[in-house]
Amino acid sequence: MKVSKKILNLLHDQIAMEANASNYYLYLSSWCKVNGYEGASSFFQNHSSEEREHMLKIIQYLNDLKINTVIPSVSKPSQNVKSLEQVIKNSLANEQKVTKSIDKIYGVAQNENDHRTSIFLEWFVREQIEEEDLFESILQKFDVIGRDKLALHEIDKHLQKLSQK
Ligand code: OFO
Repeated sequence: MKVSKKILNLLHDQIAMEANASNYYLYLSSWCKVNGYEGASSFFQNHSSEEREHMLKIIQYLNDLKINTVIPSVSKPSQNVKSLEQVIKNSLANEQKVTKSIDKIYGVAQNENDHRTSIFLEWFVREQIEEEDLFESILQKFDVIGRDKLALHEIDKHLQKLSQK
């Protein structure tokens, strides 16, 4: 096999993590829609699709090496969101977990001199810098603009713009 058992297990865990992230952002999109945040709902709908793309990238990588993948079942997200700010905070926390996980696999690949996996993961390392920056920037808006109804409407409009990029 072209990757070690350890790397294979870690990549399978990552496939599951991306699938769960996609599922979680779908829940957030739905919560936003029902609570009147149309922009945020579109933003998270797109983000859910992006996470699925991340999952597919890993599956494709393994398949290109002629390695079968196990497609994971996804877990039911805890339905505990109460505010738009919490939606963003939870998303940032999720991305921080993903970053840790990617860093771990990257470290193992480097220790094993698995250059092809290291190079493959570089895209994810860069993506996670962008992802954390994105959610940190949105979170800052609550301190800058505020948390009253008008401020939340402005933040929702900002998310709508982001979803069109
Ligand atoms: Fe794939 O975790 Fe966000 O990006």
